[in-house]
Amino acid sequence: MSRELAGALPYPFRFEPERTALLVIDMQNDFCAPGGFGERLGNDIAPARAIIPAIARLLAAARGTGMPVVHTREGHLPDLSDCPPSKLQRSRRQGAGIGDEGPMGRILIRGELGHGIVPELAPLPVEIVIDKPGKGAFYATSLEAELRRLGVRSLIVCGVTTHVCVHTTVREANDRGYECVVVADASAAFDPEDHRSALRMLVQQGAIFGWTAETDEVERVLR
Ligand code: TIU
Repeated sequence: MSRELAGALPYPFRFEPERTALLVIDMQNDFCAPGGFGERLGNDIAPARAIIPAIARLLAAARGTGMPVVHTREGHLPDLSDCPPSKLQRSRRQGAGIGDEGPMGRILIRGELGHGIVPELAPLPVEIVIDKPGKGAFYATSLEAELRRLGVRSLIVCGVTTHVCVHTTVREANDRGYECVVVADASAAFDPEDHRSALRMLVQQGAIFGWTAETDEVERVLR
């Protein structure tokens, strides 16, 4: 049965729960914990930490419906063979060299503590975890094949950061025909101004990339 997020912007978002997945983007220690990639890039990680309770509520709601849950993690192989030299050079220039040693192991490297999802939002064994080398969750991953296998057509998206990995992923999803609603208060950028601008860009021109909604309503509608 089709459901509606009546308060979504720019107009109500309709979706079929059985053809919808919750997509949690990059809620990793590297973006949410002190000494991680996000903080080393010069950012305030407080906004990324502040959305953890809202995402926990979305996870509980999605798990209650049996809806597929997909978590993503940005990171690279220990030998950096999947890290474009341009990305590596820019990270070093910014003082957050990918692969450098940090307080949570090597920065943005798969298998290190920093690469792990924050404990409050730990994936369940049945949930899908997509490891991605880029900002978008479709580039060089199995995400599209997984969503096709599950018959998913709509995505409820949250996580960090709104203007970078959330945005890139929603843009990629939109081009592939998925309808996306970004949960505004369960997504964050390090700079709140980037968050607001990114949300505005998503919904302008009649939902050019997708919709936005609030955690309260998503939780209520999934119940
Ligand atoms: N996950 C994600 O957004 N990766 C980033 O590098 N974001 C920044 O805002 N830097």
